[in-house]
Amino acid sequence: MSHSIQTLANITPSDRQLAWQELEFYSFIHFGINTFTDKEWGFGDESPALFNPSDFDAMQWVEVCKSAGIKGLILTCKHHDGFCLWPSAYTEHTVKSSPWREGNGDMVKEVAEACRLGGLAFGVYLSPWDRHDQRYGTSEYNEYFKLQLRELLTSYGDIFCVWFDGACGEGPNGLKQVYDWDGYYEVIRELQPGAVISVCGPDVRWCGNEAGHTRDSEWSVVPEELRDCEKIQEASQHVDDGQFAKLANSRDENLGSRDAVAGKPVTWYPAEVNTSIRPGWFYHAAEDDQVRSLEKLLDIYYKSVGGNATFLLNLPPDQRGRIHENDVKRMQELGDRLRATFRHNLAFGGHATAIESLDEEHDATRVLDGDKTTYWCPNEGTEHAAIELDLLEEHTFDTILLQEHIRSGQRIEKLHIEYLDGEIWRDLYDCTIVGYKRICRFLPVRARKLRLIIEESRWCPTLSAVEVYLSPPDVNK
Ligand code: FUL
Repeated sequence: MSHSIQTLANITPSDRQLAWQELEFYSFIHFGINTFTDKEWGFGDESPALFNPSDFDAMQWVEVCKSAGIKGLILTCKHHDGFCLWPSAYTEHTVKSSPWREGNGDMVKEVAEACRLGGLAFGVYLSPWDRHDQRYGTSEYNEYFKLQLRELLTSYGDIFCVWFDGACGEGPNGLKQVYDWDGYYEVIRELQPGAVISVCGPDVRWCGNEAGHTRDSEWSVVPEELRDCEKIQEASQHVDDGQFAKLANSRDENLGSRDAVAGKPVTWYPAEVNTSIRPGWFYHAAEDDQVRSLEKLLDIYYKSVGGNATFLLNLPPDQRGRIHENDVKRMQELGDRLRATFRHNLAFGGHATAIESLDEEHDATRVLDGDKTTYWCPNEGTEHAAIELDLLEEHTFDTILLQEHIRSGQRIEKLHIEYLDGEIWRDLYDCTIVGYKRICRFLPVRARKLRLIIEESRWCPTLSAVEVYLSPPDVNK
């Protein structure tokens, strides 16, 4: 099967995928029994008596997130050790068997409420792999898992994401659970139709690493088979049927080029970059001095959010149930830096012109109107196009933010930016894809006029925003 360019160009996100993409930057919170045993993966035999945060404050988590400009939070309601942060009716291995709040606490509730109060979207991580529950390895486990999903999706308000981890360390001689993925998805669609299902799910693609790396060309339109990648990968640890190696892999560098998708059914399956602010996912006092630097976090932010992916940054609260001071400080610095950079759009009030526009509704001024739903588009089928920007006076800048109108699809394949220096157009920046958002960063230049040349596109390109910024002087590029 070979795709016409027009077909590829017109694959679009669902409403839930679009709402998720617009969150851009959200946090992961790994908290549970491991926090108290200093482990990354619990064995499932830990006593709930160990769980006793001394100074838990969900609002502190929310405030720390907000200080960095984060817009959502995903909580590990149950990690691989099987311990539940809410008083599930279907197991005793929960907070109700712990000394915390004398067994009357519900951490999921407190976190969900704090998110609601603070204006953050709330999401749940529920580990399919469970090292505690006796039903694991039988079909009964699937029923248990679905009942737990029902609890989480009916008691805590709107959920923006259900995050399914593909990890399983059972090994070839361990328990083998045949997960009822379709059954899980049905429960989620029924109870929270607005929630995306991430990683082992159809809506959000794992970027393929936990280091914070984003591809230069992070396509949202990729082979459909990638949707099964993480769950097949998990299964392939037990049975290698020889098929797995032939399929596209979430770790492959080239997932979405015309060549990579040729002959394969394709779908909208955008990437999420997940990584931790420290080496571990859970809190370890020994890592207090290994909080990632501001420069590194900025780099990951610019490459993920500014590279057509989202950024899921893990913050592990400590045994008090609070985010450690070192992480708090770093998050504030990150937020301050991002706010200072994006405070003043130098293109605002400027002029934009294009040699070619589809019609008046899609003329070049649409990229400057501050409205993401309007966009510039050349004539149908035009695959090379250019737009010129006049800032009306000279400005120094080092950052250009671009957005495609992804409701129409993802189309730009190659882009070149130039600035006018006297009479000469000079090269400024080259990139491949744009997608939801591309943030271009370069050494500061001073100019009044800019031009964006779309050198390759799948059918006619669209642009809904072009913004120009100068980052604060001490930004380390
Ligand atoms: C992995 C898990 O094994 C880690 O513990 C962590 O939860 C990470 C986000 O996903 O697969």
